[in-house]
Amino acid sequence: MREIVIGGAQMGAIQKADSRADVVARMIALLDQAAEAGCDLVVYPELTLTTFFPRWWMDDPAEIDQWFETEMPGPDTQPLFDAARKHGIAITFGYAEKTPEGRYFNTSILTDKEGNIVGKYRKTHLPGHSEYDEDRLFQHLEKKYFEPGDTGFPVWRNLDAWMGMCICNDRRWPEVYREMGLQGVELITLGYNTPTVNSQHGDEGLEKRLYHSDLSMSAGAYQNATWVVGVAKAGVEDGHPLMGGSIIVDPNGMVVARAKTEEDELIVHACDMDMCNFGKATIFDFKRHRRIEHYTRITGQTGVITPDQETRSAE
Ligand code: ING
Repeated sequence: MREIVIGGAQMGAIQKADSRADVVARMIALLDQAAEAGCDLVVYPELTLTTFFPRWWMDDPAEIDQWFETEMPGPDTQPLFDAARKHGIAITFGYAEKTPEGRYFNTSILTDKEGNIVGKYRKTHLPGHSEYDEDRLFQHLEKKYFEPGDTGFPVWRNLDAWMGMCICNDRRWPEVYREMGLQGVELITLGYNTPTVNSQHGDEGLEKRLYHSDLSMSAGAYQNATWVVGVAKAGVEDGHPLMGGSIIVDPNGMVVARAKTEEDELIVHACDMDMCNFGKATIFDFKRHRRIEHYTRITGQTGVITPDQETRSAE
């Protein structure tokens, strides 16, 4: 049995006015709780260090840059790494990354138990839009502030298991899980900031949004025989509600732990990585069952091409 006790450290709202020091103190409080609970790994949300700033229109570079980290760990986050090392707990969390070359990514890192960064992932699927959209109830400007990630979906050996990461909207795309599934992934961690309401007036309410979040992560876990841990930044940020719903999903797609609040809340589960073995050796033994000669559209085309369009273009 390869057991990893995993803590999902859901964060409540972070207001525009909150400092990184305020936020890191809250993260360390959750880490202390996780140490009490015997956690080996703690998963924090997407863009954990700040409010979900892509909801705001900004065009002053200095105003935009205030939300980004230029070093990791940096002065504000070093106390978190120190606390994790003190507890001997590996951590993963998301933040806005500005590279030395001046590139901007929605990023997540993973550490070992000594606080060394062993993996970095940059968000691939950026939802929303890049120009101000006055038809929306609120903006969702990830396509303005971030570049699509350039890492692909790597998998690393950490805590005697194969681990990968994705971020928020990535969890809605099956290709994401399969890319890591084909590397033998046993644990996928992800953070999310999901607005409770649809900015485009869709009829999706909170219940349906929570269902879609569960559905996406449970399907990804089951269809790739992997653990999935999805952790929210939740609560009302400067009047804008984000949903909770942080969960830990086992390799059979069963939700084994779920947050109850939209506040700072730790969920914990002892996850046996060997639970992945049966699915990977039977129903999802990819080598035995997949027929890649029939999957060409999945990487061969981006959008929909209906059979009649296909016929016309062939003429
Ligand atoms: N947020 C949302 C997410 O994918 C979204 C955006 C919500 C897209 C609901 C589609 C439906 O959870 C981020 N930050 O990606």
